[in-house]
Amino acid sequence: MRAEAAQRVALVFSLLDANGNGVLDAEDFTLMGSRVNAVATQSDQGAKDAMRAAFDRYWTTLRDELDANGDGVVSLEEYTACVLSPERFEPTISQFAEALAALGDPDGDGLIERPLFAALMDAIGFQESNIHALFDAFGPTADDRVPVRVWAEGIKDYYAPDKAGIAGDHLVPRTAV
Ligand SMILES: [Ca+2]
Ligand SMILES: [Ca+2]
Repeated sequence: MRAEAAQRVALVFSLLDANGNGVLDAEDFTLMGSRVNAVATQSDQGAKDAMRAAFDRYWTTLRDELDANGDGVVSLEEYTACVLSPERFEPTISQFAEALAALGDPDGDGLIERPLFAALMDAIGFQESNIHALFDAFGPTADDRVPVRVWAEGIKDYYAPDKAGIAGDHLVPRTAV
């Protein structure tokens, strides 16, 4: 695994541990789903339910695939294995990426505006400066929008073990590199 991929995974692990107990557990994904849906004020219930379902599946996939010691929670060491066998997680990550991108495009025009992008990423826990660096890396249009397709693909790239120099690397704080 590339160092960049390891750093991306360690960062997202720390954010996903929403209840801060040092491991991933079911409550983390319930909390995170509520936080993300709370800022998606323009989205309909269907889109929010889809986001909830994606977070639920994210957790059950991690539990079923990665809880190597069978203690019912997923440690950082266990979680890191998700990037080592990406094919086992691709459908889950895809569903998550599509649900999150859909929340970013409530009017369905295929574009996400910077303020909503920033609100959703802030709800997940990324740092503001990194959020804007990522949005800039996606190459926004003159009216400061990014195609939701580009974002969805960026989310999938984020979990790729062999990728470096990708837009998602902007989310990793410089001090951690
Ligand atoms: Ca936790
Ligand atoms: Ca475990």
